[in-house]
Amino acid sequence: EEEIPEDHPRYQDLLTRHRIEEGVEKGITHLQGMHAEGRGSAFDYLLGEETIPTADEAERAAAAHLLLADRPVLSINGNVAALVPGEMVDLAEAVDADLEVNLFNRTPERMEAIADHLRDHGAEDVKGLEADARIPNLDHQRAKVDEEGIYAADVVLVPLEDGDRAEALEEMGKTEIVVDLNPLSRSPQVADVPIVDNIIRAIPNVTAHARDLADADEDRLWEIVEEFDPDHALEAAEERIRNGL
Ligand code: PTJ
Repeated sequence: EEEIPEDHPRYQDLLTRHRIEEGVEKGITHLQGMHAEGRGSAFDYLLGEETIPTADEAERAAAAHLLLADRPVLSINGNVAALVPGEMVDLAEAVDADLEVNLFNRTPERMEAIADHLRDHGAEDVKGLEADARIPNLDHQRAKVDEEGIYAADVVLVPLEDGDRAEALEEMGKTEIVVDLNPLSRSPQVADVPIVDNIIRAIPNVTAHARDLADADEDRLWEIVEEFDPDHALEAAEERIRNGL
């Protein structure tokens, strides 16, 4: 395995790319995931490769939503599994959420490989394999979800999600939290909470906020949720990118 020196100016980016390559080799990540990573990396470069203040606010609002939820679910695809498997397990524990494997390019082999990978990182129950319910208004393969998971969820965290699916979940009336480095893509635009940040930084920070808010009362959590303005967060991210150019 190739070593990346930690003092390399592009250390994080190279590490990320390396994890995606490994994910592809292990049968976890789809080849398209490499293209997705390349796009994300370009946006991250323009954002300064840091969590901007409005992303931190979004991460705090996401934590509040997840803590308030009756049935929170964290969705996992091939990129998420390669980049932040242990971090997703930690977040699920911190907010008492379920983990559900939900793939855009669904194959039984990749579903199993990802579920195993999550179990290797400490997940106890991994949903998604039953696929006994469908998201309305999506084609068959892409609509598959677990009845007791995403289908019944009130709050869903869908990182790096496809626009059609993000829209269909929103139409089901779910509170949707999206992580996506591109503020112009449809998924963050339809989300209740768009987190424009690298998933590598975003997930641990949502968990940190959730731990910080663990003893907060419901009124305080609702206040945080209501103070958050998704349009402002998207505009601030776009402005940062324009300035970055
Ligand atoms: O594993 P599957 O089959 O479910 O497929 C997953 C991918 C990501 C390949 C699939 O959903 C896809 O093709 O997604 P898109 O349409 O390329 O969208 C991915 C979005 O995530 C893009 O807007 C990227 O900018 C963004 N993105 C990529 N890497 C990161 C990211 N956002 C946050 N953190 C990243 N590390």
